[in-house]
Amino acid sequence: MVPLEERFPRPSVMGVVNVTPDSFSDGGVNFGAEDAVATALRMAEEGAAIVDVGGESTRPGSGGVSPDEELRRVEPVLEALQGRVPVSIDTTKAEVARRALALGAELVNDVTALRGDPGLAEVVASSDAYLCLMHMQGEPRTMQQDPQYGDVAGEIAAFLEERLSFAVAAGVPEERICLDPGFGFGKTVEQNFELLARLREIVALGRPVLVGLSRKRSLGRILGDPEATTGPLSASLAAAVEAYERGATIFRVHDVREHVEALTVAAAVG
Ligand code: 7PJ
Repeated sequence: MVPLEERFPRPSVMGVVNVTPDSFSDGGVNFGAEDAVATALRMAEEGAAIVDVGGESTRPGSGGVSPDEELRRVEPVLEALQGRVPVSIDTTKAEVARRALALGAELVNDVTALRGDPGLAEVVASSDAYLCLMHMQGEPRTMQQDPQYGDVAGEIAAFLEERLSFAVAAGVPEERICLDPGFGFGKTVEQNFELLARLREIVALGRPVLVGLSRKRSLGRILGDPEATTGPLSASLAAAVEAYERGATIFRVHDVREHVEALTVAAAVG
């Protein structure tokens, strides 16, 4: 069993492949399986360590899809990528994860941190998959309606520590788990930036930290557009380097080549 920190050395880039009609920042671009496969192959060539394939949008305001619809979207993509590109499955559903792992996925990216589907922990525990546990306050449909924290970094660290214990108690070895503070998931612009500034408090939990900052709306909003629903590449790269500097390991991004280049420079500085 290769520990996650050896399989994904710092920094590793995870390319985002959404197979959804309504995703956060590339909605529709990869909705066809062929386009998604081509995107994933290109991302691997550009230096992605893994691609995160998702069939359900979790952008602010979105509702859910059925397991059947989610599988209909992702299965052909997973089949085509099997044995060619390392794959992560972005799902909250046990049934989707089980099928994805059977089709060669090696990581389960669960934005509910095992709070969504009661069967998911067992699916991961009975496989040899890696697992990402992400923080979210509320649920996608309503999470941006006035999120509240006393101490944003402290509360998120405590949450992730509890979910890590839960996953380990459910039989997922700690060395297979990474943690994600969930930028943009029930957080204001100010809360997201405080969390990024204090990312070391999440890293201090002792597990590799995955960050998803790429194209997030807080980046567009800090640049002066109060209605922004996405952020530019330039801002995404700056945010990734700031996260790297504070100890982040895996970077979930849409623009793989540019992030690999920026993070190579950041890593050379040390
Ligand atoms: C994240 C994610 C993130 C993890 C999304 C988008 C919004 N999974 N899924 N972390 N964001 N682990 O693609 O920008 O930040 S959906």
